[in-house]
Amino acid sequence: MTLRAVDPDIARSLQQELDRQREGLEMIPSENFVSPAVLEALGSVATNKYAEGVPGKRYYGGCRFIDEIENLAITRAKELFKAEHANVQPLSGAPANLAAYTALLKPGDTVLGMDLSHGGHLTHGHPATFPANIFRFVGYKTTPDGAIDYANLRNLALAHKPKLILMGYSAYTRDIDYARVKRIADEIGAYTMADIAHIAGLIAAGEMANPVPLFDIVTTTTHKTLRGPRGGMILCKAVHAKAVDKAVFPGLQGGPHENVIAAKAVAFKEALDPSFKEYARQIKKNAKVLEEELRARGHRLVHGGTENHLLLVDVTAKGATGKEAQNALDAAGITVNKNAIPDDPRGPMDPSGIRLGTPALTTRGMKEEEMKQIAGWIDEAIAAKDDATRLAAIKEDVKKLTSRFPLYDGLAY
Ligand code: DSN
Repeated sequence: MTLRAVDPDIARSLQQELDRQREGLEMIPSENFVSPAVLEALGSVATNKYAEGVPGKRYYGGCRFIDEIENLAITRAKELFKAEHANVQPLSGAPANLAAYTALLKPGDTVLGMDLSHGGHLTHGHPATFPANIFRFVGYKTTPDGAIDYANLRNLALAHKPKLILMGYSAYTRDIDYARVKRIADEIGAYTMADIAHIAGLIAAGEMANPVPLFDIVTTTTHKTLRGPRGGMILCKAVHAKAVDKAVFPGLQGGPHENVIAAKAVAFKEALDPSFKEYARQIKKNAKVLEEELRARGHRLVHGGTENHLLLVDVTAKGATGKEAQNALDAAGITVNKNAIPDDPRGPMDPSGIRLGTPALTTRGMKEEEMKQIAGWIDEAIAAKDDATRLAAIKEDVKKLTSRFPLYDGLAY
């Protein structure tokens, strides 16, 4: 029986979500559209199988084909990122980070990571998270011109002697000097970790610096610029392989989601294809055009612009709050998320900024010309945040544009 016959309520919501994805402009920088092949692997029979353990050393029978799948995912991940070891089982980014911490640290150890409001991530030590109860997090910041403050990072490292220095961000727009950070870590005998969740696809394509050959441990999600299924992964030096595998299972997780691992393997194969390099280049080109077009319209770009797939815009400079801008853009068919800016004087539910990204639009085939058009709509929608008629008119224009870039042709629920 089809999904529609078994559960028309879920089928209807899925169809509406598909229509929303088709008709709107998806500009949340951490979102993307997986290929039909990834979607097929995700919805496959591999979801039925328990396979606790690692390939070749499982606690369940019947794992022969699952081992083949997971081994392919591991081999491809190692090739993509030049890694000595890969664990593809983490369910997502937060569990991957927790597993990385527990593999390298003891309770009470200090971690030096980026302050959340300067572009860090909740799992890098926000007091509301579980790791913050176990480890002591110290936050470095960005300079007023928006780059990582490496001098501040070094001073904090010398003062606090962290066991781990953590790079990697969810709202930072520049590339990272991993070699410089490694030198600082070596001065104090600290481990190095990078959370490359946002930029993994750009790194795999050679479009951003790769920390994997240099750092002890690198975590990522697989669903952002890497364009795989929702999931996580840990890459590390061979010397940490055992500790990482044990931290994931049995340390933190039970049976791995092998359907997701199959989908990861497919996405990694796609990312190894030369066409993925072109995709990653276009993501960056598109972000650059958006930057130029928004700046030309008087928008304030945090971190001084972009070197990757995302932009952070301080919308208070245009008389809006982050929440107002997000809502106005939503009404105009453009999906973004409100986001804090460095040392944001406003609260997290209605901060000063919005985050914009180009990975999903680039997957749809949009290029520089479309970015120019979209920058104009973003500017207009923020200015017309209280004008429902104008926002609805932009939404119609957005619909016309997106209809020229088909998404999941033929799919229906
Ligand atoms: N939630 C992700 C993001 O949007 O950046 C990070 O975990």
